[in-house]
Amino acid sequence: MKHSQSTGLIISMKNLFSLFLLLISFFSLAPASAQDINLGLQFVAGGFSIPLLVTHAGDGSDRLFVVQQRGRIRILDANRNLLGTDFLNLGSTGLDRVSRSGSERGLLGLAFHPDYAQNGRFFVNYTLRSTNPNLDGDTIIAEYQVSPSDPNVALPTEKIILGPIDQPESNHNGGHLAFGPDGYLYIALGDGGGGGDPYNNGQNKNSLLGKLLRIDVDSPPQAYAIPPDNPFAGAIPGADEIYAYGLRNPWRFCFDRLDGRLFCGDVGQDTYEEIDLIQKGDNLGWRIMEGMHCFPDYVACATAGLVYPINEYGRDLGISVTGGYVYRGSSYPSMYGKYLFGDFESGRIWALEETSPGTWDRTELLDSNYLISSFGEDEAGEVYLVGYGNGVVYQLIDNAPLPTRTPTPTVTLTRTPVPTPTETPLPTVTATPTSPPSSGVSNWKVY
Ligand SMILES: [Ca+2]
Ligand SMILES: [Ca+2]
Repeated sequence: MKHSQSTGLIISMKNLFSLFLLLISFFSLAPASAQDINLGLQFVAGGFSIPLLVTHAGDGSDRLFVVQQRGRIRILDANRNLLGTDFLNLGSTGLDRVSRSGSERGLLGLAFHPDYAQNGRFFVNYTLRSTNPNLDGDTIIAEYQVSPSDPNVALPTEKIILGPIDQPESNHNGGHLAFGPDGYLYIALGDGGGGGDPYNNGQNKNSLLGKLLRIDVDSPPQAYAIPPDNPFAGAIPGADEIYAYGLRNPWRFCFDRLDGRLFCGDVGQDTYEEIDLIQKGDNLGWRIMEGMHCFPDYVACATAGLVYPINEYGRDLGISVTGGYVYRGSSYPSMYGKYLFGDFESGRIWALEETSPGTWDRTELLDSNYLISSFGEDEAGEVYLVGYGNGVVYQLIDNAPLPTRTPTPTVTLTRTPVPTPTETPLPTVTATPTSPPSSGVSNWKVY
């Protein structure tokens, strides 16, 4: 539609003003960009021996539980003091259940029941130490209980939920487990190891290896039941426990506290590390694909039906992804809604954010010196990092928050520029100096 020149000018001014109002509302509503984050790692506690995980019990105690690979679970109290007594010791000085060697073997996962405050139940994922070579190194999913008389000590009685699950090689055991918002227990298992999934477990729907499993641990007297809507439940061909398949070595997954979406880091073979957003029944592609690419060692590359990662990176940035958490804490609004993850070997830490549905932008936040074995959350949703080589737990903080981008609406047509940060950085992080990776800890990923 054409207008006279004068009318056009008025409309243009109106449009300009509307555009200005739109800009105001955009900057008021838009979350901070990952570019605004000045990531710092604040020392929380040290003195751990090859720690693999930090998590919480969700019982209101505000404690952190730190899992050490060789079997000890240790407690940081609400003041972040390390307690002298182990919560549980499955290692050689305790119940002696856990593999004593193997860079990818050990006590790999810990998850507290959603009703832990009431029932005291928690679950572990470990590789078994056994004099029987057929059982040694196999995966066990087991349940333990807290002592009714001491909230900082677990009872030694073990109830095996699942396993022993045969692990043909020492590597690629996966190991994470966590309860979903549906109340079911999710368990990540690697492809059984070797290079290139020689047993083709990832695509074998009758094997539990190379899978994300989902079981119901609230169905006594059975150790567990199958959620009726599992994709291969009952008569449907395939193992009933499977929730998703085609994984290589899923290393840490999480559920977004806001919407329950499931993010998972899957360690690659030779070229690509990936982040997956997993839904029920997904085939994540391994060993047909590594990241978004056909896997060279595999003859056919039938990609139909495969679910691609939402992000990948190559050997220029790292060699072994460590999945993290979607930040839903309140201390650092700049991080809110970002999926924070890293690379075990390179120490890089990134934020992944969905800029529009299905479009993910990755921003590097920090190139740290740490071997990142895990991220973790506390009860409030603050996010932590576990330094494998130096035995330290750090909290992810924003060292110098930029001013919030919510300009006050004014009548001027000039957009107020976003102020440049002038704040003095917070006190310097007093982190323990990084010790160089000692031999034996840098071979997390076996080629
Ligand atoms: Ca079945
Ligand atoms: Ca994949």
